Amino acid sequence: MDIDRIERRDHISVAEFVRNFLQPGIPVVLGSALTEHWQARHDWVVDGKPNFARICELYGSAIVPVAHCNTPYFNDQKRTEMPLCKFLDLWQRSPEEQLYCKDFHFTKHGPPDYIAYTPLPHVSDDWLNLFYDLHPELEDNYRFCYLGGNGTWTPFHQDVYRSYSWSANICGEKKWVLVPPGQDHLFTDGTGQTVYNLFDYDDAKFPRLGELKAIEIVQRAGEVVFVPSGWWHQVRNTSDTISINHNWANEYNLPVLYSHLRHSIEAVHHALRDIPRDEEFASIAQVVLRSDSGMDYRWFFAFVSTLASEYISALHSNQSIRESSLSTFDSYFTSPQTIRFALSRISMTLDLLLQDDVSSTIDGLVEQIDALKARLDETIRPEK
Ligand SMILES: O=C(O)CCC(=O)C(=O)O
Ligand SMILES: [Fe+2]
Repeated sequence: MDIDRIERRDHISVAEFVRNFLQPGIPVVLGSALTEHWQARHDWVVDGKPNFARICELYGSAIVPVAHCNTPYFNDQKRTEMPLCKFLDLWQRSPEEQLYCKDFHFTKHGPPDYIAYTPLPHVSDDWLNLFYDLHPELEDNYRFCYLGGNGTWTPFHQDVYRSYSWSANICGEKKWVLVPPGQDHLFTDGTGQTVYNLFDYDDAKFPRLGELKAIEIVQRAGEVVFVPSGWWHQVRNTSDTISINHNWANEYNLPVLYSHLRHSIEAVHHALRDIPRDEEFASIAQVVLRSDSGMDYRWFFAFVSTLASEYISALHSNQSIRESSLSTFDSYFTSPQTIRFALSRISMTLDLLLQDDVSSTIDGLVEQIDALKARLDETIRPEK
């Protein structure tokens, strides 16, 4: 593998982050000074190690997903569930078992007024988590905590919905390998299967993997890694490590999310090629799409439509953005110029949805897209 390293940035404005990293899709490590004030960095850590007793006190009764890093399961690892306190106990007593608590929705647990962290302003333009905050009935979000000992790891993957991720180390150290896009042919075998572990694979199946160009990051305590949309990556904890991460999406990667939706429905159609194309087919395909990729066309439209409505009402109401649901976004993202850009990206995505032959197979969807597009175009029409 041809490994490159990337820069660390201790001081970087939001505008520079957007211009040089978010928009072009380039990874970066943001310095630990930016997370210095987080409660989690003090409260969850003692002498640079996890403060097991405190974490157990805060979140111990939560039932958490646990990956068994020594046991592959399809292209992931076997997973079980257990109370967090039990996991913390096993981690300390049997580190060789390589148990790794992943995707723990920790913000749903813990004392109600306890604020462990606040996302950096650079990554505050987070439509995915705002969408779930505005739809509490869906009882979901993409805010996670990962906890695991030395050697625990995450196999080679791309993130859900092709979202971005940011990941902040609370304590410990991670080694990341990030793969710039356009190299899928080097890590995909003849059956379409992608490699599970970049450091232990069958040469006969992946004869060209050695040609891969990749970026290695050593992420230390407090540092935040930005993973651009669609980049494949593999991660290993090289000491006892706790991290907080979000999957997120916004105006800059919305087209990537849509194109993933389209590719995924095409894959579903291919998988269902022997099923008759009768009146049931479209809804069966959407159910399969939802279970394979976590989203379907209605979900995607609800996501886009929720954000569009929030922007439109923030623009039209007399209250300031600071009092609206967009108040958690840094002011860079709520400037009139950025809002206009966000709305034009949504409008463009609605056009793609209207041109997509799948949309018309879903009851009432085209009418809803048309109505939203009319509201949006009315809002962004240049003033005379
Ligand atoms: O920290 C890990 O083990 C994996 C993190 C990851 O894949 C991500 O943040 O996207
Ligand atoms: Fe990831």
